[in-house]
Amino acid sequence: MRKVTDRLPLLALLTAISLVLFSQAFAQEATTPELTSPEWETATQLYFDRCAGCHGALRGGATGPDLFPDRLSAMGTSYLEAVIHFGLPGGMPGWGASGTLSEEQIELMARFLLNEPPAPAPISMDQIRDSWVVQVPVDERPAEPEHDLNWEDFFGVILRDMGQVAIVDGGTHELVTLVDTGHAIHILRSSASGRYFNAIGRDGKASLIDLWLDPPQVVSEVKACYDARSIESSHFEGFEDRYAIVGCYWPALAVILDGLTLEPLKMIGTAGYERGAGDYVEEARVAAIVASRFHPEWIVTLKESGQAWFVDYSRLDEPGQPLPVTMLDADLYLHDGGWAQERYFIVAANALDKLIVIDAQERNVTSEVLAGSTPHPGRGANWDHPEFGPVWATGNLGSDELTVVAVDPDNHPDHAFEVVARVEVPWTGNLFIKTHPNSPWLIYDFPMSPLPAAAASLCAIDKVTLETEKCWEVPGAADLGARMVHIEFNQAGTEFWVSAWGTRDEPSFIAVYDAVTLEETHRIEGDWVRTPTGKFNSYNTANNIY
Ligand code: DHE
Repeated sequence: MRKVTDRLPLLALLTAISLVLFSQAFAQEATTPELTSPEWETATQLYFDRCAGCHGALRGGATGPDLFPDRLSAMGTSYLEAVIHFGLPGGMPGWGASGTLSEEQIELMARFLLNEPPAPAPISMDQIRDSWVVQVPVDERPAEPEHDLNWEDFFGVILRDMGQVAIVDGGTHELVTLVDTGHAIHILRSSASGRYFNAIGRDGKASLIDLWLDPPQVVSEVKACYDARSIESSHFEGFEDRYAIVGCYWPALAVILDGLTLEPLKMIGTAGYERGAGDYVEEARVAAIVASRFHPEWIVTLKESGQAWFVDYSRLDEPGQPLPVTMLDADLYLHDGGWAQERYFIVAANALDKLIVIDAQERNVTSEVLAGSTPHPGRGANWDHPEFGPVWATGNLGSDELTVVAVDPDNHPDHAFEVVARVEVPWTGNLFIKTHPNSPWLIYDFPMSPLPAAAASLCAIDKVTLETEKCWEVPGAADLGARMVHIEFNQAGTEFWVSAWGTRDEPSFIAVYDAVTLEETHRIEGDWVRTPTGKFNSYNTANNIY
């Protein structure tokens, strides 16, 4: 047996290393790392592009923790670099491991985070108005489609890092055209008629795409703010296509636009008090927005203040008349959500693992449901179950589960707004699910899994047995470093499309599957297929089929 004294050199060495590390850490705490002015500019932009979405422009945290220097300084730059490089379980991406950020950029970001955050700029109506362009005035747009293609079966495919949307024919899988849009385009929403796609870029630029033109093109655009995630148009009877609204992350506001020209009409600041009675929240960011069919209004969710605002657009055209905004307390960290039975808007309070059920007819919170870890519904998925009646489901980012909720209090009151099934899937890292009335399957993705093979895989869940029937890795996706993301069905519900989300340096593909047999039937490829993410079928999006 070795004596304690034999180990002394080793103990001394360990002590010395600890002292060096401790003194380094202390030194890091004591001095704030400096950045040159170009470094500061680069880091501010990188933070906006990669970090602000989860951690907030003011770094107050929401989906991710706060990134204030007083908390981070105890960790030191080496630890921060490791976290930025490798990510953390529960959703923090490995920006270095995925090749998105270089080692130099990671080192810069670690130093940047130990400095006080720069104050982001406000925006004025004049600035928004100056950015407004109408490329094709309304009276020069055709009264009927200029082409013979089935525009209701067009898919708008986001090419995220190309700042473009591809319009692809759902019948032939052919590219119809590419249109230039905002930076890091995030979502598309169809106008009520389906004729227009409203696109929103992360840079706050909204673009209106007219599908009746030959070829479809952007007919107007406006930069509503600096950082945005949501857009919606007016769907209430009598107001179809008339207005649109952009939901901004920074500054915290929503901007109402004319639906046919995108002329900016009103700004609604969302900074306020947490659930109307708590702390003042300057950065109350707009998360999901949906258009009600019960009232002429949008339901606008606010992430950090935990409220849903009903914004009534019915008298916008009448000068001197009110613009009613009704505030409803929901819960914190509202993120994404969709309709159940087109009446209940179910939105994830993601960091609380909860789903908040808002009754659009009664304008109240009717229920709360405990989901899995970090529910991420996208818009969720609806179908009729033989035992539970109408159900709605969400995937979960942090747990290996599909959460199925019964949503018919009128005819199936026994289970209303209860979880009726937690279907096990093999991995965590889900972002989106989707189904269609004509498919027996619900399709589930895993793009945020740290395992490349899982991120390249999909699962099909049986809508009757509520069991995972089949999971498969999409051939060729992992070789491209691509993650399979976001599912969308065609108008007839006979096939579904999934994007292989790779890097902008290399073309990837969109895989097309038979909606019944689950066989891959086609691959949409071409030099233009770079960083495809969300894709939206015109008919399904206009009619809330998901
Ligand atoms: Fe999204 C929906 C916010 C990252 C693709 N995403 C949403 C919605 C919000 C949101 C608030 C709901 C909008 C609505 O319905 O009105 N997304 C955020 C973020 O804050 C986050 C986490 C980080 C960020 O910096 O943006 C983020 N989102 C992503 C991505 O990385 C994705 C996968 C690709 C991309 O755009 O970079 C992505 N988000 C999407 C898509 C939807 C979405 C495709 C709409 C899904 C649908 O079917 O409706």
